[in-house]
Amino acid sequence: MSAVRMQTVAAQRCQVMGIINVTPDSFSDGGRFLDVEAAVSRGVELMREGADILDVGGESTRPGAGRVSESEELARVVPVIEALAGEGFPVSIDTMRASVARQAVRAGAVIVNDVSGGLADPEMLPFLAEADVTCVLMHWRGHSVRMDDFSYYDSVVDDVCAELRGRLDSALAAGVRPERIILDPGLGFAKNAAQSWELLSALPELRELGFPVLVGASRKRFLAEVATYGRRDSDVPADRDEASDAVAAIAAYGGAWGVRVHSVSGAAAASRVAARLHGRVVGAELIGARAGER
Ligand code: PMM
Repeated sequence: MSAVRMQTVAAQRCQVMGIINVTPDSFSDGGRFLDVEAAVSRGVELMREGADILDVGGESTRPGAGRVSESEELARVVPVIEALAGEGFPVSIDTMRASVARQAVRAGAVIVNDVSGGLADPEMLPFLAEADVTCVLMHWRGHSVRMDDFSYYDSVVDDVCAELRGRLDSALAAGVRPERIILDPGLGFAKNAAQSWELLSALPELRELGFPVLVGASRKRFLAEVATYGRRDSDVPADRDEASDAVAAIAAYGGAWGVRVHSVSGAAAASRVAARLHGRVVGAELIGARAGER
């Protein structure tokens, strides 16, 4: 695989994964980007705003959502991935289906983001091993239509860590190389608001699993309780963007590998501020700072 097609897990600073949901029923952008052309221009816009990776998904995973057919999912995502990868952008495919992951990688995707961590499709882990592609394994307990029934835990942090360890064991046993794996606690997936907050505060424990951690909090329902100030309507997902930026800053500073966000610019700044505070060189960006600028 060429260097361009291979997304390495090693990163100088927190990676900003911009979300492109090519679905008519996503809770956050309500199908505005269903049209391929609109999805592609959204991707270009997200890259301009500072995204490092574009996460393209064709199946909504909002609580209660039903599944889309494989052919529908493919029709939604493949042309968008082809166009964005063709522009040279690093693209990730958000799918639980091995068949979709395979076609997406063929179309140029360099990361497979499986919210089920390989549980939804028995073919997924073997495919990830065979393709030797970077993957996100998220904590998941069941499909969206029933996931709220599964939010019982003795200790949400201990249980999620243990279940992620189980996913890791399965992935490694299937032949996925450890350096290809990113873990994700799956905020909002079979977790109520209090459980999502608790997991968000447990980034150190999640990092102790020994793998890069991706945090997906953007616009999620659990943020509603802090999006009540000013003119915000906490029921409007986009009115949770500043709270999402705040989470991105905390996650980046706390050593998350990446954050998955709908609105990119705040997270892009957060990633750079955190890297600067950690004393890392932020690539050529520091060289680009203008003389005399304070
Ligand atoms: N959340 C959603 C979809 N995909 N992938 C990862 N890795 N982590 C997440 O938290 C995650 C995800 C649901 O949110 P959306 O419908 O706004 O995309």
